[in-house]
Amino acid sequence: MAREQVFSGSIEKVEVMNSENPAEEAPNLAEDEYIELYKKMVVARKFDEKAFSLQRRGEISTYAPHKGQEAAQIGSIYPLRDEDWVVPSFRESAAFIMRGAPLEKIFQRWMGDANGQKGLAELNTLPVAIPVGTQNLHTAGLGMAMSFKEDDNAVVGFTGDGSTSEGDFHEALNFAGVYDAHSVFFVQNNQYAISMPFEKQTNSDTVAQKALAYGINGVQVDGNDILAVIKAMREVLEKARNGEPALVEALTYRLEDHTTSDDSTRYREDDEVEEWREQDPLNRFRNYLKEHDIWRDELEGFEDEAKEKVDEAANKALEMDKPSFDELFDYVYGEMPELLAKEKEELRKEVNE
Ligand SMILES: Cc1ncc(C[n+]2csc(CCOP(=O)(O)OP(=O)(O)O)c2C)c(N)n1
Repeated sequence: MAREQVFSGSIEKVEVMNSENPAEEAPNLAEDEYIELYKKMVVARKFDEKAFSLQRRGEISTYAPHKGQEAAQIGSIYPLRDEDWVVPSFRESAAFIMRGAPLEKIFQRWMGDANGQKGLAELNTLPVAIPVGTQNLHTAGLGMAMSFKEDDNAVVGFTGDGSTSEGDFHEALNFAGVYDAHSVFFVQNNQYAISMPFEKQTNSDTVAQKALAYGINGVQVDGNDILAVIKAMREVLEKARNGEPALVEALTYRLEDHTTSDDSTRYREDDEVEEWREQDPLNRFRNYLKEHDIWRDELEGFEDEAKEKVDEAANKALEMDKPSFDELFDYVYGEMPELLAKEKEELRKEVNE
């Protein structure tokens, strides 16, 4: 007698700009929207290059590049409404740009000044959280609040493939499922957690399939295909607004080192990087626009325009007042614990403040 099958599930991959597979229909976008998206991607790319060079000049101590991940970040923020919430991880400069954070403020934060994050609350965006995996708990919590309040907002939280091995990730997905949270967990699977390749991170074939265990929606998307990301996000967001959370796995690649303190040639083959370089999301989108007659002559010079804009913002950030000594300590706790107060005074003496 055959045993009863008590569960079955499968995961779909969303692709639009795929030349090999017959592409699915592009999301419904006006021409101006295509142009706006392309411009945002170029600005994000220029930001990345500038931040890198500022780090080399000693103006930024460490920088986490997003080159190669622009489609994933910009495409996932684009379908959001102002009232929705965003939970960034530490590599999301392109997402901040799409969300409307001023470039000089993003630079300011990378220069080590937390004042660069002031104003994010007005954009319904949390500050950067560096501990790997914690973002998922914030994404679950915000989504649960939306569910309790019975509004139709949603929250998108960013996290990496490495984070999916943390307990936080699994607890967050479980809570989101149980409480009908309006949460979308957006995992940028950029194939590495520093030097740890995805094959060693998990025995699962995909990240997206982990959604099945928690009873939430799961989908994989070509994360270097901005149109696929927008399409997948629109679909999951509509459901998340009604209490159906989702896990989205965006397949992408970090084209640069993990951070400016890393040397990825020690653990990645040149051929592999080259293969992914051919999938550069910016080139793919540019080619798509040309093939579909959406490209406009004005875009030819846009790279220089974007570079100028980014350089200007970096200069503004460099000229900003540095935070005061007190500010280094003052905003961590509502009421400063004794130990921290003692450390503050010790440091004050040491640096003669
Ligand atoms: C809890 C915790 N453990 C370790 C680290 C050090 N660390 C910073 S980034 C990183 C890898 C993260 O990989 P992934 O989640 O794939 O994100 P990616 O860096 O690829 O964007 C690690 C281990 C940390 N920040 N937090």
